[in-house]
Amino acid sequence: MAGKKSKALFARSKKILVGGVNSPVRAFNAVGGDPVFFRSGKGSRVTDVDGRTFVDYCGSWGPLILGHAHPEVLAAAKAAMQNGSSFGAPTQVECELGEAVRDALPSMQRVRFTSSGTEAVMSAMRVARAYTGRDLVLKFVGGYHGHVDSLLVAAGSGATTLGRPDSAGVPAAWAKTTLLLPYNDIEAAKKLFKTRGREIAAVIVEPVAANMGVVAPEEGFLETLRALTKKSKSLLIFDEVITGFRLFYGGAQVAMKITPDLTCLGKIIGGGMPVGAYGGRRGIMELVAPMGPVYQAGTLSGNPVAMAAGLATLKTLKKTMPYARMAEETAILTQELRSMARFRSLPVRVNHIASMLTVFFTDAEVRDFASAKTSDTKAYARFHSGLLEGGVYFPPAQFEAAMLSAAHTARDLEFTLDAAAKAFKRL
Ligand code: HOZ
Repeated sequence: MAGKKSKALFARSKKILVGGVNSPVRAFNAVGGDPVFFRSGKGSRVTDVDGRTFVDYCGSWGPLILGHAHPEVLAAAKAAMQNGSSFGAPTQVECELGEAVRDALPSMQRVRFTSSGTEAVMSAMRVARAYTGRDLVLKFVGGYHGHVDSLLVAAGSGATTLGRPDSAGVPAAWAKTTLLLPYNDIEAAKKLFKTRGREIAAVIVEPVAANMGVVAPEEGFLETLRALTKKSKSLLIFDEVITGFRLFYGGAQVAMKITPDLTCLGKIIGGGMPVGAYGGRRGIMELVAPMGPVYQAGTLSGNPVAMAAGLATLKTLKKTMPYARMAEETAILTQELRSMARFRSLPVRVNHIASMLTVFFTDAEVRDFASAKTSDTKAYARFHSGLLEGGVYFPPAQFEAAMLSAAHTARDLEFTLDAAAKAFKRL
């Protein structure tokens, strides 16, 4: 439950900010009650305005892989800020972060930084359409690629949470440029490409779906998409806004050995500051202005403070390589949550990969959006409230990924499992 001060702030915010928030899922509509307003964060913990502390599994929805207020990220951002917060002119740090991204994701031969993942996706699709001279883009039901107009069709994450997978305000003509298939459905993809492959500009896919909850790609799914797009001369766009530098140092594409034509990044590469990026083969990316006819720009694109925070994050990740440990901790958490649910005879599935997990309240194996939707979202809401009461902050919506950070400790895990045991008991 939100404390007294959070409640008062929410009431006040609702009088000025739409719904009291600046991004819908934060309003807690999916889990009920008022949202918790945060005052500060340090490592794996966040403190709310009422002075309560929580172990945080939201991590600002992904960027904070090193935890809150990491000293090296702070120092880099502070130093950059002292030199001037924005120039609207090139700076060295943009080049350095670009090189770090390319070194880790070699398919991104040329990179353009933006201020959000949404912008990156929107721009990558524009490039794909210009490159192929085609209009149609295939996405997967329950996939979420930011709030790009034409992709707010059968969209997961907040859109689904609010019961609006198809947003109002998207012209029907734009929605028609989006083709839809179920995630992990290899046969459906083959069938579609057989008839319409030559009309498709691009396929956009999260290599690990994280916005219908965590759903891993089944064997052959991404490989098939790669083969089909290659054959029909469409582009394959990997939306690695969540998976980039989350699963491994680099992207899912590196570990899975699949080279997309274009990649979208965000979250971790900004170290908690607003950053997105898109990039790919030089011959494709050089269509972007000033080299080519695809226009895309941004006053704060490549902002030096954000670039410095992102670069410090990548450098720290590279130096400390916390991935194996985070994956191990996530696996332990997953196993324990599963056995607790079994002990109480609760129908629970926990999907996990690397440092991400989602607890689904269903008997069904969750492998696509249809099966994710069988989850009892009311049970998730009760579980979420139970965790909150026990001092654990999980994403306030079912169709999201809980994230561990490198700052999470064995003690945090124990504390979390204790809270989870009580939350399951109450169910
Ligand atoms: N739907 C976003 C996460 N997948 C929420 C972002 C936010 O509210 O900050």
